[in-house]
Amino acid sequence: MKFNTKTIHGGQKHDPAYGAVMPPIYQTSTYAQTTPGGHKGFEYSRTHNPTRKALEDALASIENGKFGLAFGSGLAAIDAIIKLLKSGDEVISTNDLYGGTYRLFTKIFEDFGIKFHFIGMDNADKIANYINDNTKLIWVETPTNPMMNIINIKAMAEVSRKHNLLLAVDNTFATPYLQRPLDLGADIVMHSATKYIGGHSDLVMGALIVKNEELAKKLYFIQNASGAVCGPQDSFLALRGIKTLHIRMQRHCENGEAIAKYLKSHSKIEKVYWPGFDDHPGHNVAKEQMDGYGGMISFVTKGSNYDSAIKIVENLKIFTLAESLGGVESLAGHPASMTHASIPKEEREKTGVVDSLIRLSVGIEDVDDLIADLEQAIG
Ligand code: P1T
Repeated sequence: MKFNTKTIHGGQKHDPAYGAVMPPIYQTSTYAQTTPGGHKGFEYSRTHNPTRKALEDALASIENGKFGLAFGSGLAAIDAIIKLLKSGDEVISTNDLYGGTYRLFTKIFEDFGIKFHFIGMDNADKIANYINDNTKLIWVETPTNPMMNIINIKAMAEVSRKHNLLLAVDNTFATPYLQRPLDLGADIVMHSATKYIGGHSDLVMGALIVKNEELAKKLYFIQNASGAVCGPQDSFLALRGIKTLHIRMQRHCENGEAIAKYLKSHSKIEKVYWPGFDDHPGHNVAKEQMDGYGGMISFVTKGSNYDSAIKIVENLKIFTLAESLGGVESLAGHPASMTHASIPKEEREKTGVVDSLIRLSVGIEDVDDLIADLEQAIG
């Protein structure tokens, strides 16, 4: 089945009770049993819920995995991955990543004795210098948030296989429409399903997809034992979102490209970060491992500083100034004071997250209106 068919049918079946084409929202915490253990496969909704199961099967299908797991947020999904580890273990992570992921790693899990090495991942050979007997996991986000760096998933998979490590890839920015990390050798794909998977800025959710059954069992155990699951209503919405992922992504990519090119040609713009440009340092890898370049763009205007960047995002009228990304509506953000404020200034500036950086999540509106909005805001 091809991707555009999978979004609508992959892993999905009509509801067995009445043949409902969309799975009903099974708004129930528990399930009647005829005798202890005598149930129809569902006993308690932290463990299993039919609506969540329908979503999890669809997620597994679109990522070319075998097992899907849905969580109450993207961070809850990441939390479950790190709980595969124990005190003394080490993780090698990209140094350019969502601020909340950095905060979870450094402010929660470091206190539990897990060590994180944050490094630039432009070259897989660098990783070897950080691998020792305690290393267990490589954490990759690509394209990275918010600098749009590209990490070579295949090369990372080779390193992780060679050293018997797990490779987890945060596929939030690309989505499986553009990039399928399991096919490239990753062990775990993670999503903030809050973003493009849901697609309508109306839910908060995380997802994990794996192929390996033993790994899936461990993650299901953590999902149930820690309990950070999503509810049936949100599962229904995310499943509905998946049905249009391919057409939304197609438009996000078209609009993203037009806006990236508009910004690059603008006399007041200093730098535009978008992997579709030939001169983007990760362009060749992106071309190889992605089917398009997406709708996320970061940029800096000439001679700008904190205040002038804030003024631009405040001036926007169609782009909404807000955290998050990946919805049908265009959003603008100021990473230094919003999504990446939890990373110390000297750390975030090392990766380019300067006070003058603006991030756009380009939506699926008419691109002429979006460009006119940027034009009036940049001045
Ligand atoms: O917000 P939550 O669903 O918990 O997902 C966290 C997360 C994980 N990974 C990436 C790449 C992300 O972008 C996020 C959340 N990001 C934002 C809220 C943001 O505006 O960047």
